[in-house]
Amino acid sequence: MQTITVTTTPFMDQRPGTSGLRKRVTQFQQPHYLENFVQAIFDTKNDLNGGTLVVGGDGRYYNREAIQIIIRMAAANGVKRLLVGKGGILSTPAVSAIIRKYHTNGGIILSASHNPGGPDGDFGIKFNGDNGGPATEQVTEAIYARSKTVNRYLTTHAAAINLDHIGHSHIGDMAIEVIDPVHDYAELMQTIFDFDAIRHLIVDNGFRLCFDAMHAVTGPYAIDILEHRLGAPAGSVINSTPLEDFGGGHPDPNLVYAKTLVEAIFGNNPPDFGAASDGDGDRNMILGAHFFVTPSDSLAIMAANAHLIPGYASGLKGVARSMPTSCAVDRVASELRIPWYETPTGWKFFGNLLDSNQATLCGEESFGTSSAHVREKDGLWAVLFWLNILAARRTSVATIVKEHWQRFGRNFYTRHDYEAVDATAANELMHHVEQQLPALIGKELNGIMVSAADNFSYLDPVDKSCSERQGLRVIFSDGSRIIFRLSGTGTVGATLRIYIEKYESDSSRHHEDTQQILQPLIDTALTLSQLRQRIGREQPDVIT
Ligand code: G16
Repeated sequence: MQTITVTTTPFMDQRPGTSGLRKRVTQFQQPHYLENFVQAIFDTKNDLNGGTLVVGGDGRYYNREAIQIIIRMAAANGVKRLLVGKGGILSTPAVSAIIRKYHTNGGIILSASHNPGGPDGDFGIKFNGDNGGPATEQVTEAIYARSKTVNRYLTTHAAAINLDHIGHSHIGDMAIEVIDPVHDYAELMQTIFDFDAIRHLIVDNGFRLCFDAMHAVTGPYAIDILEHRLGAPAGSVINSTPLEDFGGGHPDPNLVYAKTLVEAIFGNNPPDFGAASDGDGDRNMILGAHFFVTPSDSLAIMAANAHLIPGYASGLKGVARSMPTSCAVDRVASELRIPWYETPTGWKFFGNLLDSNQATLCGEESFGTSSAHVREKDGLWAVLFWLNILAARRTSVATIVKEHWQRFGRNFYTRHDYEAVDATAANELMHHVEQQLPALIGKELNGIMVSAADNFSYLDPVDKSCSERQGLRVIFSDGSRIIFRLSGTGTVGATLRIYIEKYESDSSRHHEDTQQILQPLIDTALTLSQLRQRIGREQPDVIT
């Protein structure tokens, strides 16, 4: 094999966001753009030279081309063994599981997650380390620093690898294995959950489920696990073929974008259980007949019911949630007498807590939940967790949630997203809010006292690293919160997220409408931020 050194000049915009580098496909298609970033990974992670690497993606447009480029560069950079999913497909949690099972040195995942795909859509690349989790802040910064100085990349001439057949091949000294993308992941799920009980619920009790794969990566995983292994009738998984443009849809499992599923769940004769996952299979949305479970409640309910799941029957070490996630799980942790942790947004912040066995379950308001079984959030795992709870408790999703509220109280919660906002205006809005914070403490807003107000910073209890400026918080004496954050995953302008939460212990109010209950706090947020004047928007684009 002849190594070719290609001269290049750095791109200065390759700083990864909340989860890897995400840009328009057209930006990635510029000569050398992908190659520069991949070389920055190889130059930073020296253990890949002589090591094993996993590569796969969510099947979106440009996935196959990018994989061939990475395979040639891996060979030229001294990788000894490369595992790639058949068809170039590997979900994010499956990559994490494979890294851990085969003790590889890391993995490259090609995905822009829930962002739309296709020639005019988004593409993305992220690196996961040998624990199976997203690169830490330090590694991410080192890759970014290298991307600003990289002046050559290494590749080789080699015929394209046939990704559509499971098997072995070589480029020079590098062994390439095209693997079944589903097998290892499905086996792992079987070690955690009671498949017999779930199968009994579905096959013998007429329990009906609908899983929307949104034409994204989870289709093959859901067909194998839900239909083949657990006996759900054919057709229980909808939109199951991964498509390069996700069928023109937006592979974001929320009430707006998972339209077909939501219509079925809120229509006549709904299935007992509904769920959806996103582009790369790490997010989940959980629904019951005529019922939506917020991700924050889902995390709390999982924690409260974990003893029913074989994989967690011996108890949880602790739970962790991102700062904007509702405080519902904290109440469960207090009752279970286990520690709970509050981290910045981004799955990478859970890694140290999981590695050091201080947390078992983690979750985020952004439809992500998972546990120590991998180091990523895991959409289908969350679905199986709920199915296992339902199989054990033999009651409806709605009853499980309502009984949970009765026991722990209800954290009313909403997130309002303003997408593709002018970036300068969004930054000025954040600045405007931030400078008011010190003076708010001790004041009453809408009759409730502000007990704390700050820009959230996190001291990692394991490596003692400090992550600052992670979101503006206004916390009230009754536990209510207003949080302002700019998203780190958008690719156009800025996305402003406002998170609103209010705790209610009175069960006679638990059935009330979330938006109405939270309206006074929403109004306060709009006034504090002068949102309408500053960004010229009357309504949020997405409310969850
Ligand atoms: C990513 C991260 C999550 C984060 C989410 C939203 O998810 O992995 O940890 O909560 O983005 O981040 P932001 O609010 O900055 O847009 P995914 O599913 O997009 O990889």
